[in-house]
Amino acid sequence: SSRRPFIVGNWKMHKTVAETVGYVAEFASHLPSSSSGCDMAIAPPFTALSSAVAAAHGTTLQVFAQNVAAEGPSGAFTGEVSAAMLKEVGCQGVIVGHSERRRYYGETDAVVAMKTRRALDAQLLPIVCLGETLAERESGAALEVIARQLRAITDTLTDADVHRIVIAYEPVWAIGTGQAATPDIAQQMHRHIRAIWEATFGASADTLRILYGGSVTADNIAEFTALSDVDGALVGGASLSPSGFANLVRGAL
Ligand code: G2H
Repeated sequence: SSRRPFIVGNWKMHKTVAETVGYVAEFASHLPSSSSGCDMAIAPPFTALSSAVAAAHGTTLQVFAQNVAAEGPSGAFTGEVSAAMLKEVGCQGVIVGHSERRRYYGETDAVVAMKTRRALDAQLLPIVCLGETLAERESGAALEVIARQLRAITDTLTDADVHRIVIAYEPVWAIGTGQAATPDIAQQMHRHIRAIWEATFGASADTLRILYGGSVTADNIAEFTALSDVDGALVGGASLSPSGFANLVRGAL
């Protein structure tokens, strides 16, 4: 497709500032020169974002946050970090609605939609995560669950937003389990997402990037990026080693 591949490392609650700075230097040394054909980002914890931005300066590696406040631009929201604050430290975007946020921190579709809005208003690129649980898949509800999660987002978008957003499909049963979705399941769901986007926004569905997430590794990345509706990956565990992540990027090219 004409869509540029996008590989994003979601570090979750891993790495200190010192580890982050070391990682970025080592990752750059392992990158193939052909990596200019691919967009790449890491998403460190909040505390390491500014150091990551400084360390990545002059490279093509982008820095994303893993979460953002639903409220803004400032106010009495103890423990929260606003979209404008992330923009100020040099983040290009933010992961929104990861299943761990939905499960452990009670983020509803409505909260995820508010966070997406905050990111867009601050000129950050949101990567909005969707995914069904194992029980939902086994009961035959997977397509409907993804449609519901996606509609909560599309309902809030204006025409100006539709080119400034990335979707990630991360089936909950595939996250951190070593059991990635099969290529058939990924392609079917990515097609489903693109079809909903097309019904809502027309031709812009051709430019929408949809990433797959859930136990992606350097060994299986090519099976996913070969699929016509998969435009890259959101990678957890396999993004934590700089040489391993560089290898994974190579597999996506
Ligand atoms: C899914 C993914 C990263 P992992 O959470 O977002 O993690 O690749 O470890 O399954």
